[in-house]
Order: sequence, then structure tokens, then C-alpha cells
Amino acid sequence: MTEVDVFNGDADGLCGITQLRLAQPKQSAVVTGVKRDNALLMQASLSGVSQVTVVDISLHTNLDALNKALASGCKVEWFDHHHPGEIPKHTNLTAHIDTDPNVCSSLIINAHLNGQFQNWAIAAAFGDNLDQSAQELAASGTLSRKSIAVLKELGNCINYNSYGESIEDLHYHPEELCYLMRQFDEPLSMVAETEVLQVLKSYYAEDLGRARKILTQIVNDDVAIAVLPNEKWGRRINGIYANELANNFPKRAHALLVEKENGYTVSIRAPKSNPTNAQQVALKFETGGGRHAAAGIQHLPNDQLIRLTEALTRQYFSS
Ligand SMILES: [Mn+2]
Repeated sequence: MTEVDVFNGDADGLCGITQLRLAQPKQSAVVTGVKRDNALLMQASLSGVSQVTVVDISLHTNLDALNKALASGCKVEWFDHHHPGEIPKHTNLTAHIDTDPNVCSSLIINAHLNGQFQNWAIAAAFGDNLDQSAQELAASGTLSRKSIAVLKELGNCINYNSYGESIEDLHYHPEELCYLMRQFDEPLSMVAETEVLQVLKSYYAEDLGRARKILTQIVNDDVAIAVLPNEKWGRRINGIYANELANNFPKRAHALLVEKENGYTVSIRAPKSNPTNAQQVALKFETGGGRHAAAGIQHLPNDQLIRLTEALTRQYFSS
């Protein structure tokens, strides 16, 4: 009997599969990747596989692969919080999906396991930027404030590790982290007994320090952009730095660009004071998409940079 675990390489995916494998150890194969890589089930080779466990990737994005797996007689258990589209009705599919904005996959798994490995879920919720949910869950236990702060750092750092265009950009392959993490019932023990958190913390600070030195170009009172170089650190930190700029200048819209061949990848953040329509700006471009507060463009050709600043200005310039 062959089993496969498929999970996002971010904190939520990793802490989710960690809880499941602590509760039920298995010699399953592993399929994971960078955070942006969410069509993972399509990449898994499932011939002869009898059971797949999926964590923190969208069912909608992976529907074709799911239908194929179910048709081949494979059992699938799915834990996620992204919009699933229509969930296939099939006796071989067990779906634990909740799109409540205060819930992440690791919190769904924590409830499923009756809080057995709750501190992993708390770290994941911090990593998925659900501070309030994380704090509430933490308050239900006996953690000190210091321990809660460590779980927050751990979640944020594992999440930071998942950003990049490809695995080569990351410090740790998420697969390596998943095998390390399941050796610890308790994430605070992993922090005490391994160097992972210290290593990630120092790279995180280094990447962010480099980004902060890049000049922010003020387009007008309401719009600013910054261009990061085509280097590993730029590809890792652009989304996190975009969030920092959005927090520090809440009335301004931002576009964070990372240079690449013949163009840029773009992270767009609506002003915190008016967190709407970032996706409207992004959708004006062929490879754009996203949500109201945060959106992105996969490939912005060099000659369309002016079009982008014009679109941002039309959307957000108020005076
Ligand atoms: Mn998630």
C-alpha cells in the first residue's frame, strides 16, 4: 500500500502535515514545493497509490488531478481553507474544508485531532497571518507570553522560508523541514534543540535589511513602487517587504517589483486605509490576479511599467 502526502511548503502546510503524522505516523512519500506552487497534486505521480493526504492547497486548482485519483480507486483526505469550488461527491474523498477567513489548514487539523499538537497549529496560524486566531488558541492553554512569542517567530520564519520562484531560492527544502518537524511533538523543543529558527531568523533579517536599502520611488502622494533585483533574496522577500511598506505607509498603495528576464514579477498592495481593488489593477495585465488587499502580476513586460504606475494612480490617487 503506497501512500502520499501532498502539502504546501509554507508554515500552514508544514505544521498541518506535522500534526497529522505525529498523530498517525506513516512511511508516506512527500510532494511539496515553494508557497506559490499550489498545483501540487498534478505533480504527484499517483499510479499505484492507495491513499493521498492533501494539506493547504486549493481543491479547485487541483480538481482534474483529484478526479483522476478518485477514478483510479485512490482514497483522498483533504484539509484546506482556500475556496474549493464545487467539491466532488465521491465515497473515496473525505474533505475537511473551511473557508472562514479566521481559519487556516493547521487550525482545521488541530480541531480534527482535538488539540493534540496545538502548539504546531498556533505557530501555523501566526505564519498564515492569523494573529488573532493564534492568540485565542494560545490563550486556551498554559503558554507563557515568551513561549507564544517564540511560536510566532517560528511560524513567521517557516512561512518566510517558503517564498521564492523555485526551491533553489529557499534556505531549507520544505521536505527536509517536514521530516525534521515531525521529530518534535512540541515545536518549542525543536526551537531549543535545533538551529532552524536561528538560521531562518538571521536570513530573514538580512533579506529585509537589503530590501530596506532599495530606494522607494514615490509616484505621487498615494502611490509608491520599489524594484528589487533579480537575486534570490529579492525573490524571497518581496511579498513580506510589500506588507511592511503597506503597514508603515497605510495611506499609500504599493507595487513591489522583482526584476526578471524581460520584465518583472509584481506584488501589489492596496492602501491599508482603503484595502480595495488591488486585484482590479492586477487584472488589467495578462498574468494578473489576486484579492482586494493584495494582488500580483506573474510577468509584467519591461515596456508596461508605465502602464502599471498609471493604473495604480488612476485607482488610488485622490488629490
Ligand atoms: Mn494556509
